Amino acid sequence: MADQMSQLECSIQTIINIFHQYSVQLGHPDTLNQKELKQLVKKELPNFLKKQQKNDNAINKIMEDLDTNGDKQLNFEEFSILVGRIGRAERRAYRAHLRSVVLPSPAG
Ligand SMILES: [Ca+2]
Repeated sequence: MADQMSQLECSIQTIINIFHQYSVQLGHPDTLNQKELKQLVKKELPNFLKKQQKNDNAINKIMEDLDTNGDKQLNFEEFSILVGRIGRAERRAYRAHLRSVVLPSPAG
């Protein structure tokens, strides 16, 4: 790439790179199977997904939910739904944090 990438472009590229880092491990190189998703979630999303969302049953549910074409694999498009959902949840948490810092508490 000729021009230096912006911070956002780098972040998107990182998401793509991480996806492929796991998708190439088993089976089809461009999709995540259940095992690959499990590893990705455990290693790359240790803080953003709650503890109960990282057990095997929860990850199976996430997989089912995201697998819109029902092929038991997540392509990048399906995976990006998870990224979007996590982004929304983090933004909500961040806004709640800002409100708690900026606004005086009712009790105080
Ligand atoms: Ca799929």
